[in-house]
Amino acid sequence: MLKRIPVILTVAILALLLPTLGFTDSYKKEYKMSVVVGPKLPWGEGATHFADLVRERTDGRINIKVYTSSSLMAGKQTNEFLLHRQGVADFCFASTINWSTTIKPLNLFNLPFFFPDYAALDAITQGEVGAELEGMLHKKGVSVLAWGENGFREITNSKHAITKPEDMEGMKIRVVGTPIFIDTMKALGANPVNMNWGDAQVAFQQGVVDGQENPVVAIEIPVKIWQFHQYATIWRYVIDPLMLTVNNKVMASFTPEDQETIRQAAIEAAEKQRGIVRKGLIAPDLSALETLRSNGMEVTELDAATRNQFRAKTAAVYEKWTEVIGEDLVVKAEAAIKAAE
Ligand code: X2X
Repeated sequence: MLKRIPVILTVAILALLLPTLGFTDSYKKEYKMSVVVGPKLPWGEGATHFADLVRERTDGRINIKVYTSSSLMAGKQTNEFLLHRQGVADFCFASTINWSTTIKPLNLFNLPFFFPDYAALDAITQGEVGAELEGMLHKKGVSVLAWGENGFREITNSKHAITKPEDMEGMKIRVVGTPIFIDTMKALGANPVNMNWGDAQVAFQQGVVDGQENPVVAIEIPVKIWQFHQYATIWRYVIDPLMLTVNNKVMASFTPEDQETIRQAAIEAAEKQRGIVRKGLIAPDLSALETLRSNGMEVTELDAATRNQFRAKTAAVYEKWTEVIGEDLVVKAEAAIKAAE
């Protein structure tokens, strides 16, 4: 019996030491993931799903904590990319909008009335243009693991139905602090006010603004936008993809097996999240619009001809921002979208 004690002790000491001798030595106790919105929205849930998959599949060696509601950047959502690059956030599930102030080519997705449908979006994110954007981000220190989705951004307001461009005249609309949105709203005759998402929700409540634009399933239904706004117009003026990303230095610190696990988890989580936010928005299943209606909203769906009137009114914005984005990239995207028709 006495002889066995040293054996047991040796085994116990070895067991304690083993993790510190192995590769996990360089792993952090906690990795931080940034998300702009709250945990209960599909966007926040997608991030949590990713973190859970990674934790399970690495037996807890990679522990990602999701910081929702812009908490890693004190509310200032357009700072997210810089903080990610610096390593304040190891991972992000981020909107292209919030990064487009820093990474100008991401304004491709903000071009007014450019993306007609989901096929067009998929042709970009899953095609050559998406790969080019991923390459640009990689050079700046960040890798895109998968594309998720916030969705097509649809306008809601408390004043009157928007059925034609003139209906936008003088309307006070909350937008993200991204210059192209200010240009687009001004071109439509509206009065844009930029605000972070956290402040925006208070502003809707207090009626400080007349309207806002956000995706129906991903944001408007979960925040019950009908509490503040009676009118919605489905105009698909801007698409808002999400990118599930990792800081390059952080990714390089993982073993190749763990990198692969992370990649796979990102693809699965993003695909699931995309499915959730598209549900009810593609004919014949337009149940998401029914949800708005059954909560008392008047929903206007623009036909192609009317949408073209809005597009014509914002043509100068398209032209100005094509230069900022890079004409080559916009021409490539135009061709890919045409091919996807
Ligand atoms: O601020 C917004 O409107 C939101 C939540 O959709 C984004 O982060 C782009």
